[in-house]
Amino acid sequence: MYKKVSHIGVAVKDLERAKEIFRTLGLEVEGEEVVEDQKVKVAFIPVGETRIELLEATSPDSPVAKFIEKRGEGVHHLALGVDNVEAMLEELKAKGVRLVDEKPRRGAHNTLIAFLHPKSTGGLLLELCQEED
Ligand code: CMX
Repeated sequence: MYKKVSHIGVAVKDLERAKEIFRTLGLEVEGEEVVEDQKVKVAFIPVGETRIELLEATSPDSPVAKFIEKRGEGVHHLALGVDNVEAMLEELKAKGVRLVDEKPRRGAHNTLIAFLHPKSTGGLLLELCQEED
């Protein structure tokens, strides 16, 4: 089922500035990538088994742009690593959990992802994340 906390998504206005802040803290930044489907540019910061995922919007209608407009910069979502996103979605849907994505989508770094709606998870945006080999 759930394997680990895969990453913590952090919404930022300026990716370059955010990268500098984390480098100053002594962390390495890697794997910059645009995820067209989600309208974000991401960079990853590994910390042990988990990563911090910096998220900058690539368009004003990106979910990250809307989030920053409403709540400001900061923690945006928590991603849990799973073996099989599709099976988890079916299981959670059957339990009445509200899904943002009915089917898995492509995420950064060759992953399959799906979001659960914050309205059904106590206000926390949760992502299921399956790493592909
Ligand atoms: N965490 C917690 N709550 C959130 C949230 C977040 N990140 N984003 C939105 N919400 C809340 C809003 O505050 C709002 O709550 P209230 O009704 O109480 O005010 C509610 O969800 C609806 O928000 P909205 O601004 O009206 O936005 P939408 O309904 O259009 O979208 C959501 C909300 C979560 C479905 C949408 O942001 C989404 O699909 N998110 C998943 C996709 C995503 O974030 N992609 C970027 C990351 C990409 C990556 O990791 O690769």
